Amino acid sequence: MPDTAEKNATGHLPPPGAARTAEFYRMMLRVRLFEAFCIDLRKKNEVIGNTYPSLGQEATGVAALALEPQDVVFPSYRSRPIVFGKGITAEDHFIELVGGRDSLLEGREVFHHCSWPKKGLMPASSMIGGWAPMAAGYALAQQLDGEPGITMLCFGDGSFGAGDLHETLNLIGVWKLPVLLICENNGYQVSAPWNAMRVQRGMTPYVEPHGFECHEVDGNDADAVYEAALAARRTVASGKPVLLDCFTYRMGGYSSHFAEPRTGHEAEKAEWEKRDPIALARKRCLEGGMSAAALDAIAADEAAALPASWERVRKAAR
Ligand SMILES: Cc1ncc(C[n+]2csc(CCOP(=O)(O)OP(=O)(O)O)c2C)c(N)n1
Ligand SMILES: [Mg+2]
Repeated sequence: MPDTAEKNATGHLPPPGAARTAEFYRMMLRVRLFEAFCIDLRKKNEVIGNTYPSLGQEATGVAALALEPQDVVFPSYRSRPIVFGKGITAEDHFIELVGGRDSLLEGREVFHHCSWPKKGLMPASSMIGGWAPMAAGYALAQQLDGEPGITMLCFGDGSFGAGDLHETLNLIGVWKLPVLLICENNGYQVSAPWNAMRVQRGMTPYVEPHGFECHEVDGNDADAVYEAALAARRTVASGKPVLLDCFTYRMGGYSSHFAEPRTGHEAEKAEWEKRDPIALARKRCLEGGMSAAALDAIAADEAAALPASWERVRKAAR
């Protein structure tokens, strides 16, 4: 078993154990606090960009920590955790929100239209599944150029009705493109439950025949996601595309401007709240010997960093 401490994009993750889980805890908290902060900014009319919160799905983002710096990511519109995992910061996002220096979108837009290509983060699209062919094209270029990098392609399970996605999966399989497919499988397409959209909840029966190695992952368990992504990246780099089907649950609404009604959502949500990925990581850290005070300090650091960063960006943009 290779040492995971040597194999990650950020290059500074501790080996498996409480200290490493604490890094996942920090990253997940950062995403949750950031999205709540942005929703609040929108409510106060300080920005015009809406947020599509990933509340409850934060552990999926840990998959991006298993990438190498040369790898690229095509996120879904709800992949904020993956985006943070790839190293895009709250400050990078704030600059886009206010149209600050070097902003590509000049403050007019939603985050999933933003991209940070120099950091390997490509744009998603409002047309669900629309970013899949772009990702396959990028992976084809990596393959033709003999580059060592891979492409991570993320999609929500409700995007599975998009024809673009199916055509792309076929090509990835036939051409053995270096693609790591991440499904944010929260069982919903906006407000429609999975069984109104497809016959099987899991993606394996659909994706495996295209030539992918497929794994179901507990998408609320950051350690499980990380280990699966690390192994998956190696398989992709060796020439076989992989799907990680991350089972999770969106505990929040569709977006900062639209809270869709979901039948039976409250009872279901209460069940999933017991498996909140951030609470799970915290519990694991405590069991691993970390103190509650140390974990509270991480949370306090993250909470303090956001308003400070927002103020810096806002002042610079004036
Ligand atoms: C091509 C296209 N068809 C329909 C829509 C409308 N739409 C927006 S989000 C969405 C569902 C996406 O489901 P999923 O990716 O699972 O996201 P979740 O609701 O779980 O966050 C749909 C159908 C769209 N944006 N693009
Ligand atoms: Mg979904």
